[in-house]
Amino acid sequence: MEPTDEQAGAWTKAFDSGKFIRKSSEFRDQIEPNGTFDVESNRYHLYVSHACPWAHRTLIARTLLGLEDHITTDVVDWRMNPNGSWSFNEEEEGATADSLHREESLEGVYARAFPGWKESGRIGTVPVLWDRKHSTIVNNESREIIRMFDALSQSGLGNGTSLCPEPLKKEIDAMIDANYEAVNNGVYKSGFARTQDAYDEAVTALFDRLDELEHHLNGREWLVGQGTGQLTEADVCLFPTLARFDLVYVVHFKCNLRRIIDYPNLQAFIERIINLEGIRETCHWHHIKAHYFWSHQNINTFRIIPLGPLDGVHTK
Ligand SMILES: N[C@@H](CCC(=O)N[C@@H](CS)C(=O)NCC(=O)O)C(=O)O
Repeated sequence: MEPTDEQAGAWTKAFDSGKFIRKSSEFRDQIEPNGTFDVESNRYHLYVSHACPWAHRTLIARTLLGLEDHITTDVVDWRMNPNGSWSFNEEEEGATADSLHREESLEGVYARAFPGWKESGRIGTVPVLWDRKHSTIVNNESREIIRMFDALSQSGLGNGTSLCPEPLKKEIDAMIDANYEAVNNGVYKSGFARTQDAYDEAVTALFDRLDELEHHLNGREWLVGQGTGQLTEADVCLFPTLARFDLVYVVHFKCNLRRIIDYPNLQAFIERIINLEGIRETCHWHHIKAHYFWSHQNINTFRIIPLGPLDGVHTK
C-alpha cells in the first residue's frame, strides 16, 4: 500500500521509479575573510538535530577544530513533524529553544532568510548555518559547512588545526565522494526504497562499499593520508553514518547483511573517533534512536522503538 502524504513526510516529492532522490541544499554561500560573510567570532549560529548524521558532521568538526566558543548552536527536537519539518522544544532533554529568534520551528528560521519559503513547498533541513549580522542563512550543506569551519580554524578562530590540509584535499574529496552515494546516502536509499529492485540495488552497493572500507582500514587508523593516515574530513563524514548503523539502520532501514560490529576495522574506527576528546558528547543516542523509529511512520507504523542492540558504541 502506498503511504499517505502525511505518513511519507517530505520525501513524497522525491522518488523516481521507487528510488529515493535526495534534494539539493538551497543556501550555498561561504564565509571568507573580508567577504560578505567575514570571519568573526560569535557571528555564526548552527542549527542542528542530534539525530541527523549530516548535522552531526558539523558538530564534530566544530569540536575538533576548537570552535565551540565561536559558533553557537541550537538543537531541534528529535521528533520530526509529519511533513518532515523540525520544531524547537526546550522541554525535551538535549534539545533547545531557538535562542536567536524564538521561532517554534526551523521553518520560521528559513522563512526569515527567504521570504516566501513557506509557500515554496520546500522543507528546511538541518544543519543550518545562520549569520547574525545579515540575518540570513549562509549555508545548509554539511560538507560545505565543515570546510568553512576548517577555514575559520585556519583564520585564527579555532585551535588552528586542519581537517583538510591542502596536500590531502584531493584524496579527502575523493574519499568523501566515494562514500556519499553508497554509504551516507545509501542507508536512506535502502530504507526509503519503494520497490524491491531499488532496495536490492542500494543495499548491495552499501555493503560492497563497507567491505571495501573494511579492507582499506587494514593497518590504517584513518581513511586518508600516508602510513596509518591522519584524521580528516573524510573520517568526520563517514563516522555519523557508521555510528548510527547498528543502533538504527540495520533494523529500521533493513541494512542487515552485516552489522558494523561484524567488521573489526570499521568497529575499531568508530571507537577511535568516539574516544577523541569531546566527541562522545556529540553523540546523543536517545535522539538518534527515537528520531528514526518514531518519525518515519510510513516504515514503522506503530512507532515501536526496539530495545536492542545490547552491544555497540552506544552502550559504553
Ligand atoms: N545535504 C544536506 C542534507 C541534510 C538533510 O537531509 N537533513 C535531514 C535530517 S537527517 C533533514 O533535515 N531532513 C528534513 C526533510 O528533508 O524533511 C546536508 O548534508 O547538509
